[in-house]
Amino acid sequence: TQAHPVPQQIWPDDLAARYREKGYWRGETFGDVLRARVADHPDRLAVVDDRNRWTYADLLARATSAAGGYLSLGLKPGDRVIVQVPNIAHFFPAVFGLFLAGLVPVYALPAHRQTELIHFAKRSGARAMVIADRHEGFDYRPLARLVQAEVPDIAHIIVIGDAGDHVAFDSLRAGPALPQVDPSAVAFLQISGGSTGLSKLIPRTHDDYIYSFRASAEICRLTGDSVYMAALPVAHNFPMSSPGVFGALHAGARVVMAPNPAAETAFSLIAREGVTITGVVPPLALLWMAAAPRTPHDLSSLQVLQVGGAKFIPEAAARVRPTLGCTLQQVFGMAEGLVNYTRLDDPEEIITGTQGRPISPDDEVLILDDNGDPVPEGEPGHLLARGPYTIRGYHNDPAANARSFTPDGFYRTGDIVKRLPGGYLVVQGRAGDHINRAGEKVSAEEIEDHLLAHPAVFDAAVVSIPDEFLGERSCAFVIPAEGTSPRAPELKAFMRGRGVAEFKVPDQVVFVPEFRTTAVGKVSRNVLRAELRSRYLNKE
Ligand code: J2J
Repeated sequence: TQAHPVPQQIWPDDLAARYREKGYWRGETFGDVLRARVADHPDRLAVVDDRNRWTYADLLARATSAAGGYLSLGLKPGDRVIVQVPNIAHFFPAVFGLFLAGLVPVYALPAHRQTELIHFAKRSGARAMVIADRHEGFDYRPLARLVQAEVPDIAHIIVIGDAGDHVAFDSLRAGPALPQVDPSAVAFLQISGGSTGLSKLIPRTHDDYIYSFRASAEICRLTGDSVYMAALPVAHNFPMSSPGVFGALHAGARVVMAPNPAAETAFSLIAREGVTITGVVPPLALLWMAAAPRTPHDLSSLQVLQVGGAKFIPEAAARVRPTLGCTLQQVFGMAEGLVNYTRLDDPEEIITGTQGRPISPDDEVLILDDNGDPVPEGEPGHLLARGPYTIRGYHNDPAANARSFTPDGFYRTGDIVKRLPGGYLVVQGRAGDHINRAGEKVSAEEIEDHLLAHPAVFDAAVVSIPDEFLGERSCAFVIPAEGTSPRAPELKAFMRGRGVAEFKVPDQVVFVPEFRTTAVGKVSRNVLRAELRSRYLNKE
């Protein structure tokens, strides 16, 4: 129907033909990948968490039961299913079950709350949710219930663990025959970092995504002996696919699910499971480096620490090998596609001083000035990308597509980068107005809209402020409504009450009587934010 279009992702015929010809797109589905690994080595361990140790064969058996169970509930191939599952082994049978049934996961983060989930559900036309009962002290069942009350199209809530009166994941049993799944179809919807307003939905096909993690696994030299630990929430594109858990499974490696990324948790798992590679955001890398000298755990199995999601400064990058005894790999990627890696054998100055180069020889990268003309080599400019695993458009969002894609299909990343010889990129900053808070992208506009809903807020502008630990933190400049004198804790509590992810609550609130601005006429919010930001930084 018009309201709920089936997600699609369409490349022009000539490019699609080239990507197939070059062997990037191999006509494989997620289900094919899992079945192939099971055929190769059914008894090898695939996934480990605190409670479960499953072989590849176990994983396929569980996924097959789940797939049949989903379809027996009445879900139809092509239906969207919100998946809000933390880092537990069950993530895999849950999502491989969806893939085998031709259902389309919509990945939510464990941090998302009803406001975000309702948006994802409505925008995707979701018909079910898969959740865990509780994780790290939070009960996801009442949250799912709230979402369902708002979006009645959600016919089923499927719960891993104690299901109460919902459907128990473990009760799903093989039923109807599984459908033929088209490898060029959209396999899932990923959530965008949200540069303007609400998060957009990113349609990724089997063909394109499998290429991205297969090639990533090669770049990271994963083999059947590798052990990949998911430290960041697995719904993030980075731990999911760069090479992430899927790249690890593609390589026949073992995946270890860390329930949280704290140094103690991560280090004990590295020692216990012999983890060889994992990925973190810069603030976590700093915490791990600080904790490493005093840890009782043996970290010697760790060969590669990937750092990405936000800029890792060269001084910190240079300390990775001395403190953790492993190779650093910088990763500059985006859920929309393009991913860059420093290569494991790159010279030290490339590894510490750049954010890597693209995965594919067919990644097309443009670096343009404000007029859309290419900048001279080595000069900073706007990064645009097109290629065999970069999307051509968001799901069900013509306005965002008009803004974010050029007529010839390049994605405007919003990042300002410069290119060094060899194609290595150095991230210089960003054109858009989001806050990259420890790798979580938060849209300024989205926070402003929440604040404006408070009766004591006349106007609000949210900006990013450099933060020694987080990289950036959010600062809300607020003009109180006449006759009111709101306080910061009240506004923060108000935002929490609106049911948003905690990382969106402003770190800091500054009350100002007015927005003095030199911008005239229809005041551009971007100009306003830039002025407030520099005023704050200059402590005027
Ligand atoms: C500076 N900025 C970076 C880096 C991402 C791998 C790794 C990360 C992501 C990710 C991902 C950066 N230095 N090393 O999806 O597969 C900022 C840029 C980029 C935005 C994308 C992956 N690595 N960034 O972070 O979709 O601004 O993906 O455009 O969450 O993060 O955010 P996201």
